[in-house]
Amino acid sequence: MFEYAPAPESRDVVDIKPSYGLFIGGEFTDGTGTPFKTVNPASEEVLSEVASASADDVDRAVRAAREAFGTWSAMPGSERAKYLFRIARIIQERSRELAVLESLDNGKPIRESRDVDLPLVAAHFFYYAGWADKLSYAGYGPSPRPLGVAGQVIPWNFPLLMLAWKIAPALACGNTVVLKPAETTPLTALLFAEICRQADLPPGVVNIVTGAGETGAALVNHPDVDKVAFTGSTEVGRLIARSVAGTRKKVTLELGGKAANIVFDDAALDQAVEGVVNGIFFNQGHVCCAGSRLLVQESIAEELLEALKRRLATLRLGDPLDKNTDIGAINSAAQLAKIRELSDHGELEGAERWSPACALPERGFWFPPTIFTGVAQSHRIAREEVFGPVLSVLTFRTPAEAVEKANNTPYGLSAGVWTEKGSRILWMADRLRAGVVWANTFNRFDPTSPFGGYKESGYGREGGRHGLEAYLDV
Ligand code: TXE
Repeated sequence: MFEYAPAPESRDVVDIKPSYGLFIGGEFTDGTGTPFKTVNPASEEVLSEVASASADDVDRAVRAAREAFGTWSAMPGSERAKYLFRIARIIQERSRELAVLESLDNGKPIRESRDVDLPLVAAHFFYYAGWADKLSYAGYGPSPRPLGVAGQVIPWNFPLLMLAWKIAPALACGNTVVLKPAETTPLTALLFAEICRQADLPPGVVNIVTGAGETGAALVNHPDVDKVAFTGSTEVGRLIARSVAGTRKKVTLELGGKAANIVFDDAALDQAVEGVVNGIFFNQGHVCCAGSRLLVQESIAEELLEALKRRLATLRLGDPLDKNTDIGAINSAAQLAKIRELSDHGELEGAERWSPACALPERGFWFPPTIFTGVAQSHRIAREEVFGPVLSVLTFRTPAEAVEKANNTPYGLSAGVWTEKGSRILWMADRLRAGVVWANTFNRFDPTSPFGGYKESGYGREGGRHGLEAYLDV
């Protein structure tokens, strides 16, 4: 690893309160569940104590959202747009504060929260603000209707960005929202609640209920919720699908992935190396669409691996608030245990493990960037979502074999293709069973593009015009 001069972002830009309540009907209020602590995963320091919403609290939040629905949905789209534009602008103004808080609570490098997450969060609010007054011209008929109260449950890997993906389209269409952030990363959602107040958003349009899985279950199962939107594990996604079956609720699920990043022998190698690194080590690999399986054409496998290892040796792991950091902390002890278990199992199954020389900080949750070679398709590290900085390398000879291996997974969220041949990109994209196929890039997001999975990666699309359809009756 490199020697370098630390360049820490100041944590003083954010004022973390010792405790936080729930945000219901435009007010911060106590929860009746047992409060929980949220920690900085890079130091294990307690950041704050956060209220936990019981089923009664969730009921209060849903009632507040229902009460606000009448006025909010009847408001002209151009008026709703003004609120969304205002929120987007405040997010931009307060983006340094939001980025620092996101890195503290989540463990992700400040460079990513500052340069990727926050700009995308603002972009989603701007984009859907632009739709709010154009819904009647979007081909949905003269008066597309909002669904009502949306119950939204989000994960910890992109706390604010997942909030934006969920809240911006819901509000643009005239729905009101009760959102539950993940229990390890509640803080930026609560700062967002403050932003809603700053934007004078009418009380009850956005409600934030913090808590663990039980709070999420109470929200999803609440009889007065019209629409459920979930991003998280396939396991919980299944539970949710089961629990809403037979109700009037509409549901979208964005679940796990095991994406193939496919490199052909004619690819621009330096670019492909960067793409593979970004594909799996961005956000510590806590990415549902992470390129966790590298499929490399046999003739260039050795060369690519050497280049990849050289590049990994230059990555800097450490303090998420240091602007030089490439790899931050693993979000939680539980996630670290899962990554360790799957990696150890990879060795047991006979794959070969490699990491660059890399000193891990003593406190906090850390895992070095790791590559497995000699991986068979049957190995668990080739089949299960690790959700960490762990890359499994497999090889192929022909495009047909690449397609077959890429599709040999229960998931279908994303894939990447690296080749200089345009016709091959199209040929591959037609055959890959994945909601997103990137060509000569990876992990590129844009609010104008729909995102979502095939197979066990879930159903429904978020983003773009398609993202509106999840929140409208047309
Ligand atoms: O997910 P959970 P976890 C995958 C990834 C990771 C694994 C476990 O492989 O290692 O899931 O992560 C709420 N009803 N992904 O345990 O439990 C929970 O409180 C309603 C991929 O953190 O699914 C949190 O807010 N809600 C993924 C949210 O669901 C419930 C992102 C996600 O937590 C609930 C995260 C219930 N019964 C993990 N139980 C992706 N697709 O990006 C829990 N929750």
